[in-house]
Amino acid sequence: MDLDAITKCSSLHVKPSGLILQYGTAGFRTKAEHLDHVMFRMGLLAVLRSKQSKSTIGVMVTASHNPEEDNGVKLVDPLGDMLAPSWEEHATCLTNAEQQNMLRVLMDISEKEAVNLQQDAFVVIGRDTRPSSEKLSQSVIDGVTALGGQFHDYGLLTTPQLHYLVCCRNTSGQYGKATVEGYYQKLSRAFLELTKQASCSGDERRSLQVDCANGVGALKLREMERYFSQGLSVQLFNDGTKGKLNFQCGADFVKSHQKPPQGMEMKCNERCCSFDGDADRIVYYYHDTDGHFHLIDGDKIATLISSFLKELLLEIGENLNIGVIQTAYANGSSTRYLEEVMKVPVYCTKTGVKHLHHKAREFDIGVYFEANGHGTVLFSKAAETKIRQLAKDLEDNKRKAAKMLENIIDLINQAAGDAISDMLVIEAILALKGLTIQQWDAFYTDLPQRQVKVKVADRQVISTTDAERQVVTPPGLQEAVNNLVKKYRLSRAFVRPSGTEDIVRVYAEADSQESADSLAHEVSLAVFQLAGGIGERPHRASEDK
Ligand code: NG1
Ligand code: ZN
Repeated sequence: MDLDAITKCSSLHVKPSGLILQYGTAGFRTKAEHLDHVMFRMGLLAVLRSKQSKSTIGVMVTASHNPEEDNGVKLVDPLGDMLAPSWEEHATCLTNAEQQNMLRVLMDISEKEAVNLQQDAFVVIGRDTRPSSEKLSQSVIDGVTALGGQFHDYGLLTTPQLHYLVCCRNTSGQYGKATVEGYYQKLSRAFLELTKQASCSGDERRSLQVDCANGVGALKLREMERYFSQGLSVQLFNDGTKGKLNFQCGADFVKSHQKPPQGMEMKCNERCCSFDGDADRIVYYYHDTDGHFHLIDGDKIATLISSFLKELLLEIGENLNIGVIQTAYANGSSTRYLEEVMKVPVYCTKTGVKHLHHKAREFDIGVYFEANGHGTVLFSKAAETKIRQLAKDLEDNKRKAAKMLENIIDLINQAAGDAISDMLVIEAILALKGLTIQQWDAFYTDLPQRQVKVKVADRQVISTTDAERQVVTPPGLQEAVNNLVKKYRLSRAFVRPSGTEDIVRVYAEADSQESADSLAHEVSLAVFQLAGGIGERPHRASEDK
């Protein structure tokens, strides 16, 4: 390791003294102007991780659904999954080390993890369309080269594409070809194979309106369109040519405001969907004939996918177990429907896809989605091998079902939640089952819900248990929540500190929107009083907020 070279390079990426950041559920995220040193250091860390794991490591520069002025960075581990927890801690230590201590902290990590510094290192880099992203990814590259690592800069990518590429590179191409074109080909082939079995696919080509949040999803969907256009025509809105990234549009906006994005013309009963800024989340929606807006969120996506998979498993007669993983934000109606009507076991984990992903691994087929539309399906290696074998061995309808499962395995991005891949899975299922968006929506009716944010001096005073559904500290808060919940019918509420913003989140659901709004308001007042609220007392959320 050429210490002088590292010191020299790092002096070009100086940390503002006193700045403390945390590697949270989505990596580091803050205003773009504070991130230069973080990027450089994550380039260094990616090299250490690559040497230690003897694998390619990914670095993605994005702040997802957050405002255009923000940015962020996260590392992608060898199998395309999220960084291991011990390395998240290293990332935080390295980022927060004052300039003069940086090298020592780097050496400490290297020693602690028994990194062989002679080992080669390879890092792949992707970025979203934010104005700051190009320069920041250059700082990542500076970090990689300062430690003697090799790299490939893929430039503009969706986050899930980078996860896919890392997975391909580390499985010697078994997962797919490690190029963006390879991604388009693999997914499109599986999609077309699936949809050609749909009865009405012949003359009537399906069409879908897509709000791309003015993000990288627009560029990539445009590139990909021609590969699958035989089976689906997509009309792109908010494609980045005019509007601002994530502003009044995108999956997060639509989900949290429960209204359509700006910049999209919606005709009644037409299927529409929104991606977020880095295209790892998706939600669907439509306007009914009365002009009412209907949101179809991650919970309903999980329901559609898991019911389809369960039917196929029944058809082939194989006893593979299937589980659905949600978080506390899942609408109560979805959990009830999955458990009582579909008879699928449901599990609740803490917020953050890494928790869901981890739990989903315990099943032959694990379907996980956050209500906000981030999710995917995991197939165990054994289940995958079995399904591929059955697709060869079985006959007639059973073989057809096994082949469909095989194509779903190829279409779904198992490395990470992926808006493009999820969109194609959903479109294929709707086509195969001949379902309209209204019929899908009618699986169950969401309970009215409200989410609000509360500002407190220190959100860490709130600690939780039971997959974040119960507050442990501060004392008295959970009792207060329990008493408020008792006042409403079909009600539920919980409180947790956000992992990505400096706020506390309150969730409430009840039998009417009015009740959900009141409950959310009352709980937020309890948080404000008992957990050190700052600034103005929380206001009651209005219908359109
Ligand atoms: P926090 O800020 O910890 O609630 C949010 C989302 C998560 C996840 C992460 C990462 C909600 C309520 N929370 O986490 O689901 O997506 O951001 O982006 O949607
Ligand atoms: Zn995202």
